[in-house]
Amino acid sequence: MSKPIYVLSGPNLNLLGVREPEIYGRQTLEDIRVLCEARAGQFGRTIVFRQSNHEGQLIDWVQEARTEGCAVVINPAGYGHTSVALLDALKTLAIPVVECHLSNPAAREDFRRSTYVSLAATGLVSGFGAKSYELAVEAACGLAA
Ligand code: CA2
Repeated sequence: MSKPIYVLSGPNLNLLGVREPEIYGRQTLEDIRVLCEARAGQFGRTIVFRQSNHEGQLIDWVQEARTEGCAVVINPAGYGHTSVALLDALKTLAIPVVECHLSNPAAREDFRRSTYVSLAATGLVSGFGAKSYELAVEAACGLAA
């Protein structure tokens, strides 16, 4: 059995489907977990799906993925725009990293136009709502050893 794809979500994404549906859609993070699991399954892969509001927790999971995962899909949420520490953790990985966003940050406020995470990512999927996660998982399936 191959190692799982780590699908990590950052702060406030636990509120998906509850607030700001016009930006982030009506699907909950649990809905997205189910979609990701199904998509990974189509490629014979499994996922580890986790969300945290805490930077250090996300970094611990990235470090765990170094030995336990075959790829990382990450929606860093606000930490993408601020966290050099998360970037440093991602840069230690020898496995593929796919960055993922529900909205298209490049079409929003200036401060969202770039993320630190992009510097460690093989590629980026953004703007497709929950589908961004599915597409990112599919990309990770194609990239993973
Ligand atoms: O579009 C994305 O996925 C973002 O990563 C979402 C972040 C934002 O800071 C990034 O620029 C783009 C914000 C996540 C906030 O999540 C919420 C979910 C439901 C209701 C309110 C906020």
